Amino acid sequence: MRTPSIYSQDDPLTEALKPPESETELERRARLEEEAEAKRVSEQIDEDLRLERESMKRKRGDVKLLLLGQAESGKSTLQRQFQLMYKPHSLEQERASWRTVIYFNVVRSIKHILNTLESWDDYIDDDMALDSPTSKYMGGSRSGTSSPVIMNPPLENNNAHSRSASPFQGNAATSRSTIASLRRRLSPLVTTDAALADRLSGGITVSGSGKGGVFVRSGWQARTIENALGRKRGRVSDELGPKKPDEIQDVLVQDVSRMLDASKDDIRELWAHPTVKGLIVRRRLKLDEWSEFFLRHITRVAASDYVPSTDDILHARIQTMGVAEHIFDVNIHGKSVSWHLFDVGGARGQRHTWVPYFDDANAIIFVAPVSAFDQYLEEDPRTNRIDDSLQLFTQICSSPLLKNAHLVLFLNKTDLLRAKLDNGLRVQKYITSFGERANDYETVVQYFRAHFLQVHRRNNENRRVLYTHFTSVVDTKATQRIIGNVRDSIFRGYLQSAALV
Ligand SMILES: Nc1nc2c(ncn2[C@@H]2O[C@H](COP(=O)(O)OP(=O)(O)OP(=O)(O)O)[C@@H](O)[C@H]2O)c(=O)[nH]1
Ligand SMILES: [Mg+2]
Repeated sequence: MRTPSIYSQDDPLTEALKPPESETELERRARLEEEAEAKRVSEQIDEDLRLERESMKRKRGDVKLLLLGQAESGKSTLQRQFQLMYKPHSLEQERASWRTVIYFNVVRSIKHILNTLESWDDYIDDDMALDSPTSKYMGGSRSGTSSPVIMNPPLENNNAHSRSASPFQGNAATSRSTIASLRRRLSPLVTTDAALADRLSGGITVSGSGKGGVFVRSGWQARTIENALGRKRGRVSDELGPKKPDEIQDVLVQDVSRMLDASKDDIRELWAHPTVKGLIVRRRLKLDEWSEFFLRHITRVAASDYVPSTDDILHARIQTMGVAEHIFDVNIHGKSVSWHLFDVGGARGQRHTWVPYFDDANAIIFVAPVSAFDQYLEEDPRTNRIDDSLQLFTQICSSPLLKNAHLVLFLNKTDLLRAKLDNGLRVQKYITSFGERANDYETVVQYFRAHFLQVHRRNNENRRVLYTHFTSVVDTKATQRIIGNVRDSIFRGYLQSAALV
């Protein structure tokens, strides 16, 4: 019979965390020191969460604010902006956990690029057409392939190509051999993706995670540190001095960091490769905004002493599972009021968890990404994402449970919308009702805004006001100004309804 031990032989993660047999006394002390510090930080986050939970029973006079909207709309990013504004020290404590998320985002992006290249046999043909129109607006369906991101290559394109022509391709044989060696060299890094996902999710998988994203529940930051400690918790000595959270050593994250540092030239080469660029231009390889962001900053992110900047944290992507409550003390006119902010998971499979939180909500910020006009739901590749946002907004506007809530609409990701239009992407290709209108930023945002206003007008028995803002919630300065604005308008309504004025 096997003796149970701290380092179970059955658990590959535990095995990976096992100290080397040749560990010296000095190394052992250093390791115990790291573990003690990680434990202290994890317990501090636990304690903060416990205190939050204790104060969670809302007192009369507290404000309850819901962040609603489809997956990837920017709800959690907006929540981080609230956190930055009203509780910056808590974001500081979480910085180390964000490094794990960002490494995961980078590794997943590289894996996605390599898999896509493989499906195109590491080469693209000069004759390959650019993307064609694929969907209709408002109940329209997407024609052709069911994949929202990558279409399967036509068979003839899978064969070897003898011609070299466009600036994208170069020579087929050279392209293939370069990519093959990059794939070989990057393969150890790419295989860390499962362990990183496991570290973040604590082993919980959710069906419909689509692109292979990871869902996390409230309090994941502390659990990431706990998961790093594994069963070693309680074994470490507490006698050692304090250290900053971002100095905590997590063996897995340290390994990934070393691999990234050693691979940064390869990642840069892959990212700049003409075949990759060609697939992007032809929309055969679609990268998420966070993938592009971190690949553009790979030299900094892959550095061995990397600490995520606040901007990096705002760009990182991790999916919310269920509903996460955050509490902030908001000062207004010399009076401190507790705001309970509820950040929900926006994927279709998560939306059933919202309803219990609708009761007595004071305000809603509905986040709709207007850059998503050319995208389809991960959960349902036939549904255009703008269409889904409008349907969801209809349900929110017409919900009897929410009829007294102050309603704010964020038409978000305007920076990405602008970039898409500047790159020549035509709205009419994806949204037929857009017709022959000018394809410029002002016309497009006003067109989308008009549709949301129409939904609101048709579902507005209470004659409530809808406050709309054009936002890019990764832009801290602009977002904090808007948050101040929203805070004031919510507070005015709140004071009136609480009859405090
Ligand atoms: N460029 C840009 N990126 C944004 C903007 N808003 C959000 N993002 C990015 O979009 C990704 C998704 O944002 P999240 O805040 O995680 O989306 P969410 O609505 O919480 O998604 P779920 O938790 O799945 O419901 C993140 O990588 C963000 O950094 C924006 O206005 N501009
Ligand atoms: Mg979220």
